[in-house]
Amino acid sequence: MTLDVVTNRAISAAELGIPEQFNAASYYVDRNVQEGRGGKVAIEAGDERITYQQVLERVNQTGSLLRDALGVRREERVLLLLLDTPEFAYSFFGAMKIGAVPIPTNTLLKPADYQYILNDSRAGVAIVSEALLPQLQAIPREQLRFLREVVVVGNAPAGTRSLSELMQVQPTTLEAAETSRDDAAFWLYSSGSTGFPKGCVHLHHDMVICSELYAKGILRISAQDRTFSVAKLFFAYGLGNGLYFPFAVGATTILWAGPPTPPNIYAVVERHRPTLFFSVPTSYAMLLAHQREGGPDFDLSSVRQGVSAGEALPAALFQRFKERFGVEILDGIGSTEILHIFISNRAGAVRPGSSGQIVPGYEAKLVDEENRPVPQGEIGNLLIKGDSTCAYYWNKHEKTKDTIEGHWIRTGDKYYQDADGYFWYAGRSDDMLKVGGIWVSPVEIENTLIEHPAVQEAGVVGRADQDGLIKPMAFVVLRPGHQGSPELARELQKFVRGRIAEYKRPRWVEFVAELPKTATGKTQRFKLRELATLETR
Ligand code: 3UK
Repeated sequence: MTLDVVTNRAISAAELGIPEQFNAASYYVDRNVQEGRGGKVAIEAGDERITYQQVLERVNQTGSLLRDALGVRREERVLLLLLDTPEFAYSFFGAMKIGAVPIPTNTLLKPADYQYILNDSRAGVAIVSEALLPQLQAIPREQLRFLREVVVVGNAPAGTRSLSELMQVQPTTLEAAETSRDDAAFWLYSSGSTGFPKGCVHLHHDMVICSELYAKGILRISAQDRTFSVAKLFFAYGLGNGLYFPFAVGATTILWAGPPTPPNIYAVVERHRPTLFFSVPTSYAMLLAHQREGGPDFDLSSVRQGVSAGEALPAALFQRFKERFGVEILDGIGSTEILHIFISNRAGAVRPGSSGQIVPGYEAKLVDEENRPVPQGEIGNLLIKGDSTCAYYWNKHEKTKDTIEGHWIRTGDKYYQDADGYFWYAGRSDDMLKVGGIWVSPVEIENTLIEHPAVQEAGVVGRADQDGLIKPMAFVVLRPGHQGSPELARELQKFVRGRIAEYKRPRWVEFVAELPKTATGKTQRFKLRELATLETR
């Protein structure tokens, strides 16, 4: 299964040679052992070194326990609420190997979010890191209509099961379920501007498309590589970077479960010496802002290539990172729906500030509101054709039809293309914000602010910080009898932090007498965006 023809059209799973009967877990795990890499280190996590043979055995044990001890059937969903530890790999591939459908889930959300995802997906089993268990336990048990078993990585309190104890008694061999390349393999939830997140149903062949076209085609990943992704495995971005890209070629992945602060990231890089380093613009900006106290600068000499995605990487950050560390960052755009990066810069041919060129094997088109192609140089809506796109949104038929049109998917992004085929990001066609590479809905922040007794109305937009990266800013109209003050602004920030995920908090709160409105009473966000730019605090 290799792509030896450079192609300027979209390539399908069948054309890539993925057989009809295909189980992605066997491909990513068993194949490494079959091809003689059983003794090679697959995962480094702290002091742990786990070989491909050991990964295979533990994947088999996890698959067996799900199927035989917990009664998970084919096609049943298994929620993963896991930090970046080796158990993520065992659970993800173990579930997939028995034909069940793992759902890696954002670990930064609140109990109400998990309640929605558990009920929407009807997952019967959740595998949860001990540290994240309180987020599930805060949900009233009677609200969870489908969840039968909670399996804990770490200490398992009463009413839950221990993953390691369940694993111990399971055989280390397991035959893969006879899945087809077009069976559902895993889901990833993606947030929208209104309403609840959408479950993107990904098929067994999807990861292979991304491994071949982007990881091998653009990054030239090989068994000698060592990957480290600052973006965690529960993101579509991190899942490729830190799990199925290295496993596609028998490389080594470096997993780090802690918070991605600059000192932590530098320590992991210096200790484990990755060759491929994946992060998001906000994190690159934080790394650049951090200096070592005394002594030489941090050592990133092991890194042959940096990668950035999630939001546009400002040219200044690219330049500063290259000057300071000698590392070239490849910016590329991907999405949860398309699974990984489909437009990317290439080593040695970077245009700083652009998203790069189409990844061979995908096709792109830019169209106007009437679906007509726009002339080169003009801004259009970006549509992508490629075979890693999810089959549909679970239980969201209308949203699926609004987004996926046959072979093509609407990304919701505006772009223009220069004469050499480089794509330049020109904003979203909806109001969604990317904050630190993660989706944030302004509507969700507004709805939360309005729950505060002093707030009458709120309008939230993105505002660029000193690095040119977008963060949420709230314009707030107070109820009669309330006065705007720095204390109230701080109180509102705290209020939002207590109710929705931390990263969604407004970084600035501005009190205004009224919000700009259309004749039909809709908040004019473009006017608020102008106001936000004018603000110089
Ligand atoms: C935006 C970018 C400009 C864009 C992702 C790499 O971010 C990922 O997936 P999400 O579903 O968001 C997708 C949306 O994010 N975006 C992502 N990368 C860039 N905008 N420049 C970029 N380089 O709006 C896109 O539609 O969270 C990234 C790999 C896999 C992914 N899922």
